[in-house]
Amino acid sequence: MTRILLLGGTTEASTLARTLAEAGADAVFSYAGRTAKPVSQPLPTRVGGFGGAEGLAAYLVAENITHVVDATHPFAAQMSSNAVHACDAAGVPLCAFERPAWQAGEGDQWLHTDSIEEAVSALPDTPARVFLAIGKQNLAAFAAKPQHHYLLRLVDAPEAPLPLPNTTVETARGPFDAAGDTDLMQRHGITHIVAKNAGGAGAAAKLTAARDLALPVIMIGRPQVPERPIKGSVAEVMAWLSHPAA
Ligand code: 3Y8
Ligand code: NAP
Repeated sequence: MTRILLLGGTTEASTLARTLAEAGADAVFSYAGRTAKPVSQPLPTRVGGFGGAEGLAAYLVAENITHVVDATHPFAAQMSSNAVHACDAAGVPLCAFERPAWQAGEGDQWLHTDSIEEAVSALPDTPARVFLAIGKQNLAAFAAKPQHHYLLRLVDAPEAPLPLPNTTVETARGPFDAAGDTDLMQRHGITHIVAKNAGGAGAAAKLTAARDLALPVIMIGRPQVPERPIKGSVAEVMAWLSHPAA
């Protein structure tokens, strides 16, 4: 009897959840609980960590999960790594549902970096106005360059004081559109954008806006995650669910 755990938190996960619900699949949607009011899903939903790879392995056994689809974000490296180890330990088939990384195109001024720290060093020393569109978890690293004015886009208003002295906070939940992001950047006189190479459509608007405004983008490459089968579409995931060995 197929019972699926869908590790969510992205546009791809929400799309797959709708298909699974329409197909009447026995599936559970899982959020980490990072945001105050996550978008509701058409599947039974659990919120919160599992307690590491061991906790996830125990969950898989206790809940008789027969398949895991990791549709988390490419930067959710800890979750993805835990899923590989837990599924190995529990003998449960795993696939990732992942969107391809963005590639720079005509007119893009991207500077590729491999980590948040490298992105900080890539910023100039002379004061600039930086759109930090990377969420809230990695802001502390930018305190190394307090001279800049940072425009922060966060899902929820920050509870604790921010680690940066000069900031403007915009609370918004994506997906975003290019016209809105162009207007946002012009209103704030943005000179540099920092982005994670998330891929997908939900966060791409700022890249289109940067190109239109001829602004440089410091692009942070994806962290390493352990090998696992990667599917690129809902159809491929659905086919895998009926033949995981394929
Ligand atoms: C809690 C669930 C859906 C999913 C929508 C996608 C698109 C909109 C764009 C910018 C970039 C950023 C951030 C972003 C986007 C989608 C997707 C995506 C980027 C929600 C959600 C959860 C999260 C967690 C949140 C992180 C933060 C990252 C904001 C829901 C809305 C910057 C990633 O405040 C915090 O602690 C936020 C934390 C992890 C990255 C970070 O490190 O701060 N996502 N985002 C999920 C959970 O609890 O399991 O609240 O409804 C989901 C979405 N965010 O169903 O339509 O698929 O990527 N999310 C990045 O890409 O750089 C915003 O501002 O331009
Ligand atoms: P992470 O750093 O890889 O994970 C940290 C811990 O959070 C995990 O070890 C796990 O806790 C818990 N966790 C993460 N995703 C979970 C899920 N879907 N269900 C249950 N527990 C989860 O993850 P993150 O980068 O904080 O991302 C958290 C959520 O936000 C994910 O749903 C992700 O898809 C979404 N998201 C992240 C980004 C991003 O930029 N990182 C962007 C968009 C959306 P335990 O070890 O206790 O099990």
